[in-house]
Amino acid sequence: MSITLYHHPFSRASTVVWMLEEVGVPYELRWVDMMKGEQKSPELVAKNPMGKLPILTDDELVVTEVAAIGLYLADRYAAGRLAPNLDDPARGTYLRWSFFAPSVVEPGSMAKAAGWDFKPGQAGWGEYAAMIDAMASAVTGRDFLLGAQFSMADVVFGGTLRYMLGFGMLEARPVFVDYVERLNERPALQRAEARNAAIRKEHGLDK
Ligand SMILES: N[C@@H](CCC(=O)N[C@@H](CS)C(=O)NCC(=O)O)C(=O)O
Repeated sequence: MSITLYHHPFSRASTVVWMLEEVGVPYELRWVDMMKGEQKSPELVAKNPMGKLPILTDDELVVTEVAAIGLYLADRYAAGRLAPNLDDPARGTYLRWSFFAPSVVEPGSMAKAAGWDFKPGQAGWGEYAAMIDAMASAVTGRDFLLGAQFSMADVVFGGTLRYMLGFGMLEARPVFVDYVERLNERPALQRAEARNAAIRKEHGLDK
């Protein structure tokens, strides 16, 4: 196993550092100067035709899309710990919120922020208020999405929620604030934050 994450600290790759720290496998970070557009270089477009970060390689395998990277890493290297086993019904909840983040929360937030004109009944992300209520329902009355057990779904969904709360894109309901506080206590998140901060400093990005 040889895992490389093509990384820039201002990209979603910073969430993948958290994923890797949760999983606990060795990995290497490869600096990509996103501000200079290096993600559009022929070498990286050959790996991700979208010309975007993050890109994770595991030997010859290429995985893109933050949620897919998280689910891949959990299934392959932390099954039963960060991902419910295939025959565990908790997997339904795990997958539900893992997919909700990129397929509903991301476009729903963008639609709201950019003032898109769309028909909620036709758009997969629907009404913004319903989306927020659904997010709240996912974390009400439990510590993590699966209950007491933290999982990779909390990095995928919780990472998105935490980002939105941090940037004032989500109303600070107590249920969101409390959930993010629990996430912030994760030693793996703290290690990832430290690593991302060190890279920002190394590249003079903290101005
Ligand atoms: N759906 C993708 C989103 C990837 C994405 O938008 N990455 C941004 C950084 S967070 C990017 O590379 N932007 C630079 C560009 O598009 O040139 C995922 O979940 O990984």
